[in-house]
Amino acid sequence: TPRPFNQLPGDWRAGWLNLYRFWQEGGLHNLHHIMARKFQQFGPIYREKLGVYESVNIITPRDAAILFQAEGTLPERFSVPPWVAYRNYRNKPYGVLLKTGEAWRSDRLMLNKEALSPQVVEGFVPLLSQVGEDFIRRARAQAGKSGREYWTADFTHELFRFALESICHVLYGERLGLLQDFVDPEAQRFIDAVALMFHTTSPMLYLPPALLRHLNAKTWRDHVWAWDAIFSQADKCIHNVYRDLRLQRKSTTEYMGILCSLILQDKLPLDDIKASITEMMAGGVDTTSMTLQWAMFELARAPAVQEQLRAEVLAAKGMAANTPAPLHPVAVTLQRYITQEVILQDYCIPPKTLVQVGLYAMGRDPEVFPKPEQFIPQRWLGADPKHFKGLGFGFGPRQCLGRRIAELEMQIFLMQILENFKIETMRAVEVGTKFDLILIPDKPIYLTLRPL
Ligand code: HEM
Ligand code: 2DC
Repeated sequence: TPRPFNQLPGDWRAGWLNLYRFWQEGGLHNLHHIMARKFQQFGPIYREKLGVYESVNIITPRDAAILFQAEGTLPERFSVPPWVAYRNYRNKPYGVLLKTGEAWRSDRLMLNKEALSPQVVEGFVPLLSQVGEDFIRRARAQAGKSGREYWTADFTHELFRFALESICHVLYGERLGLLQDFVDPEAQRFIDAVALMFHTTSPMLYLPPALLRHLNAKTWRDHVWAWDAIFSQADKCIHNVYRDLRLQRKSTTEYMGILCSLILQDKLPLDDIKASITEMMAGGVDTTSMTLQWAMFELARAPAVQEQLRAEVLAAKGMAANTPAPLHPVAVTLQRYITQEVILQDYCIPPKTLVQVGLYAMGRDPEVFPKPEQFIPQRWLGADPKHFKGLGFGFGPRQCLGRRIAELEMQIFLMQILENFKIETMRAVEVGTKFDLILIPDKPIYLTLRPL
């Protein structure tokens, strides 16, 4: 018979003490390292309590498969408390990110049709290619300008702009012009606000929303400022599209973007459309740009892999970037509240427990990925190598809504870069990972783009 829940290894008795210790040992930026260490200490399953939040943590693909079988038809993940607190404080509607139950499902089904379905996704290719071409043009100009015929920089901000330009082209069917020399200060403010929103989330991650609102701490005020800026900028973009549509200023011959399709279908209330479009606009900046930065860094450090991929791209096989990276997931964990009892590692886990898949820890576990620290995209080729391993975008009906947009955006970008430039870096520099709600590089990455 399976072992009882309260025999699970781990520190789950003193939640507030644990939170204090976590904070003291720099856990704010090291959640991923602490988790990896706990799996080493306790084995493939442990129970934990931080503040008022309890969870069971797992690391093996097999256990992940069991978890996702028990997620039910209306899956729920850990809802980030400061995000909930902000919306309640400002009386803003929830989008799919934070909705639950049937309300989540009906919105999500409508949005899936516009953002994930194969028919629609095909239409994103020209939009995303255009943005990628502008990036290439800009990179060539920058290389020319330097007088050295190459472009060396920390590409963080360039990629933020590329990512916002991309997601807005898909959402609104319009270009913002962020890959020109002059950047609209309002768009730049949006980018800065999303980064600040993520950055101020992690210190408040394990405090209950009710407490957060009564806190007048700087972190909370900055967080409110950031979301205010995100919502007001998204509101402007949405309003512009709405107005152009009413005045019939939108060309109906080409694809008009996700927002227009949703408005024209008239199946979702405008407030719900707005809430989810705002989430997609904010969710489309740091995620793809950071992943691309890591991908370029790994390609720069593995010239042989880079050459092989370039050859494939030039041979128009076009599968260059289709390599879910275990090394650099954006999300440190996936989480679900299970709806039925499950057995994990021979322990009984009761319904309603929050179970987390340690995605970062799994990606660096040699049992799951031999030589995990090495960049070997070929590891994804072959017979069913992805079974509950390629989980970077989550799983099931609650998986990432932006998945197809993100995948296409990144694949197209990497193919265009490989066709046009050699990516180089100074080998000596080791770059680690920092938890800033999403996982990002812990120091600036300097890359060189050298025209081929
Ligand atoms: C949810 C990863 C890009 C919008 C998620 C989740 C993950 C994730 C792991 C949770 C899924 C789950 O619980 O199973 C990523 C990665 C990205 C990326 C790795 C890029 C490399 C984007 C983009 C958008 C976006 C471009 C904008 C459209 C969302 C939304 C949700 C979500 C709205 C919540 C969906 C729901 O709760 O129904 N993402 N994401 N993401 N993502 Fe992404
Ligand atoms: C953060 O312990 C660590 O894709 C927590 O595009 C558990 C947790 C819950 C939800 C995760 C979050 C972590 C990381 C960031 C994620 C989020 C769900 C969606 C979000 C993974 C792992 C993200 C970045 C979305 C953000 C959209 C938002 C800006 C509107």
